[in-house]
Amino acid sequence: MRSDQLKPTTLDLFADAEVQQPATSQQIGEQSLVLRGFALPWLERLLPALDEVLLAAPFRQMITPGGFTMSVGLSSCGTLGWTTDRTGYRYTHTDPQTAQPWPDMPTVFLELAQAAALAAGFGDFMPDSCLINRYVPGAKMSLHQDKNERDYSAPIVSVSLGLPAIFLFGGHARSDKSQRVPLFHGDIVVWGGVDRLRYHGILPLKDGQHSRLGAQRINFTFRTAG
Ligand code: MD6
Ligand code: FE
Repeated sequence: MRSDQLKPTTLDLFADAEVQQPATSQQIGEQSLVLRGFALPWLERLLPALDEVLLAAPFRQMITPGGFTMSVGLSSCGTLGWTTDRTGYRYTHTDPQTAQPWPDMPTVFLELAQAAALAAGFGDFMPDSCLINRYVPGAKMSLHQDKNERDYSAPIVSVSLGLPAIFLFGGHARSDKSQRVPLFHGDIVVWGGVDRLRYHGILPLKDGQHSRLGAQRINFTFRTAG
């Protein structure tokens, strides 16, 4: 028997999505972390699950309470989905476009979110909502706080796929200076605790072609909303 058949190689280990690779992490706040490449071993399970969610709840552009059309396309899965229209931001149990419940959160989504939260020091993360954002070149997310959730004790887990983007990470006031954090395919940002209500956003997406996802960036943000 060859020696490489006796012990698992590094590749064998990493091929199993249940065995998480040691991602390099970068602290961007007291309780905020970027886990570089953390989602990569999960990709082959994530993308088919994403396609299935999008069949039931396709991306759509929503209107802000101020009357602006968001440049980002939105969808959701899980018990609650984040929506906006002229009357405000909120979480709903049904997709306003179909009046059907939002698609179930795929098991692989939940497992990835929990593994990332744990790796960042947040055990027992139980997300009930996954907002799915699609950025095409030029699309952006203005500085905002995530504050439509009922309980801020849970962290947020944010997965980046496809084209890179610059994440703006500000402070507790809109006017606070922001750091610029580049986010790449497979990176996961986990933040919570004292950082949970910090302002953040995404600069206009640069043109490009991603080998797997084409000319777009997909972002999942997992939250405990209800
Ligand atoms: C995005 N993310 O990365 C937008 N919110 O496309 C967010 O708005 C966000 O990444 C809360 C926590 C992490 C995030
Ligand atoms: Fe946000």
